[in-house]
Amino acid sequence: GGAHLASCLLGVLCSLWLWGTVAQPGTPAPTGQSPGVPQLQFRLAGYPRKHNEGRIEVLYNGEWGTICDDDFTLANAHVLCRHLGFVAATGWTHSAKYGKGVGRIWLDNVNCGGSEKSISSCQSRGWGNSDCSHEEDAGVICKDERLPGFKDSNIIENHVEEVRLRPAVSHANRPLPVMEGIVEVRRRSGWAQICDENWDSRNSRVICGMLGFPAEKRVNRNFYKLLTQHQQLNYWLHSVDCRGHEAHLSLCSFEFYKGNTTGACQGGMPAVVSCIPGPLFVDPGPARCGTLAPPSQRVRLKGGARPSEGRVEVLKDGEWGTVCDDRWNLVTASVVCRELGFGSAKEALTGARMGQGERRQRPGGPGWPRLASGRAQLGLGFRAPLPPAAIPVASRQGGHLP
Ligand SMILES: [Ca+2]
Ligand SMILES: [Ca+2]
Repeated sequence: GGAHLASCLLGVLCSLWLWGTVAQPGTPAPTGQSPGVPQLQFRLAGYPRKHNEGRIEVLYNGEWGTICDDDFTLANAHVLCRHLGFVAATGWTHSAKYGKGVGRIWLDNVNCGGSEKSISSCQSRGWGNSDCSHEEDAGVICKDERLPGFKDSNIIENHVEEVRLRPAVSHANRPLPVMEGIVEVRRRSGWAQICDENWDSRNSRVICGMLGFPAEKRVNRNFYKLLTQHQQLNYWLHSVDCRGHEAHLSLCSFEFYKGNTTGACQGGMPAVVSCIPGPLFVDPGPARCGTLAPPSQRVRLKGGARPSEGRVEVLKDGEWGTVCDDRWNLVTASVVCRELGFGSAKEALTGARMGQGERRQRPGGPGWPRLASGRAQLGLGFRAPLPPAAIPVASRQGGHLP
């Protein structure tokens, strides 16, 4: 009863704009590479890192995802480093040392012997079954020695993480977030632009969501065309095709430019996006054009450390209640975040996180999974205490609740 209720509670952590510094122009960047398309594929990601280390990401079922650090071992890292074409691992990292990934957490509690040919032969909770957040993304450090015959040299940089808007006019120490500008994507060597051929408002919506804004608006493309005509540009992406509900640009489809990018994007210009801030962040003065309706009165976040995170509650027949859904994910969580005036969801949190919080009180108890090292840094994102009624009975009897 109680334990089941706890496992059903879900939460959300929304993108919220930061009082940002004004972006600097990008620096020249090397050329990008397209990822291949085999069934199971691996890559190293994150910043900062060397070519033989990083957050481990795996492509499964056509979706890139991460691996949780719970119970992680050097034997796991050996298997993963061989997937990446290295002879062995020299170490592994926990708690998103190379930054948090996005999208799926594909594997959790992985337990390899070390000699497996594939990570899918190792024990785990199964593909897509995890009680982790991206704060627990595992990384590997591989021995810088290639397996004989291994040719792939594209592992270093083949996907998108950080995105920013570079405003037309720079104002140092501007006390407002940048809401409009040229979309730039971070590369290892600097920032690069996106060719806006076939760009549409659904792409803009995803960019705004990532930056903590609930919606997008039209932009004066001609103004930016003139502005950027004589700027040195470093195009990296083109043919971006988001459906609009993605929580991160990396979850959209797009292409990387290959080889020499001089003359890239002849039929277009750098993608420019303009975002609308949520009602919570607009001066409550006279009504302004291009702002949104007040946030929903039927959904709220409770128990989070910040306004942008918490347990999702909905109002029905004058009563607030929680939501239970096994398939709670970034897409659905983003709907709630945007409805509340935030951007897309940074994490869709399930009740297991709270359940694990309870489990920490009872290490070794029957039926309670062992907690791996690295758990200590958990809680940076989501700290929703359970309401008394939802606390599992077993834990309540233990008398160790925070
Ligand atoms: Ca962990
Ligand atoms: Ca786990």
